[in-house]
This record gives sequence, C-alpha cells and structure tokens, in this order.
Amino acid sequence: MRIVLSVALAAMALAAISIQTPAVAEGSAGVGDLRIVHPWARASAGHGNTGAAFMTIVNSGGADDKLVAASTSVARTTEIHETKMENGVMKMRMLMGGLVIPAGAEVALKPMGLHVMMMGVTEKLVEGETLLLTLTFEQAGSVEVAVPIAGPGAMMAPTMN
Ligand SMILES: [Cu+2]
Repeated sequence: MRIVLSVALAAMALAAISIQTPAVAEGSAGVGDLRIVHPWARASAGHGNTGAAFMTIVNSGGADDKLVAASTSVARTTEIHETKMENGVMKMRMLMGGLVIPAGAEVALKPMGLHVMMMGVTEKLVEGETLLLTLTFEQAGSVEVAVPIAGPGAMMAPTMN
C-alpha cells in the first residue's frame, strides 16, 4: 500500500507542475508591477482585415504607468483606440498620448470601449488560435502576450480550459 500511495503522490506532484506552466503562458502575462489579465482578440465583424484585442491591465505598483504602443506580426498597424458616442454614432479614435494605467488600479479594454486595434491584418485571425501581441509601457517596458482568438463579433473572451 505504501508504494501505491507514493506513486499516486508523485503523479499528483507532476500534474500540479504541468497545470501551472501553460496557465502562466496563456492566461495572463506580466511585466514590472503590471499584469495583463484575460487577453483575447477577435476579427472585426463585417470588416475584412481589421481586428481588436481586449484585456484588463492591472497596476499593483505605487506609480502610474502608460500603455504607449502595441504591435503584432499579424497586422501592419496596431493602435490603442477608444470608442465614443458622438451624436448617436459610435466612433473610435486613436489615443495619441497613450493609455494611463493609474497606480493601484486596473483598466479594462473591452468591446465598445478601449481596445487594441489591428489594421491591415495579414494573417487571418482564426478562432481557437492564438496571436502574439507586444505591449509597450512607458515605465515597465515591453511584454509579449499570448492572446486567444474568439469568433468574429464575439463580445466576450473565449472560454478558457
Ligand atoms: Cu478601433
């Protein structure tokens, strides 16, 4: 019985290790005091070669930081956008000065709001696949984020499993 038990414990220890590694790589990423939580992307519904990426950026540090740039190899241009209602029309525009992530706070990028805009997408965004997005912050520096891709027009992150 003792041998069986120790084998079972060893198997559990191995399982714990193998679960932890992909969770860190795919579910979130971090740099300095910042964490990128639940990143996801989608192809824009009805538009040929644009896409958007969403996530929550958490700043656990004591100083403000700023998202100043984003890039990915699958798009020619990547910008940080905000969405606003103007005279009943939804419009989006580039945040020229970057996006402030206040100290001790979190900023959510989500559909109909702030987003990372990918234009001139050169590789089709395929549901179920992952794209690599590099985010550059003024203080913390750059971090590469593995971003799961949802279906076109999706309003929520794909289910993680
Ligand atoms: Cu946009």
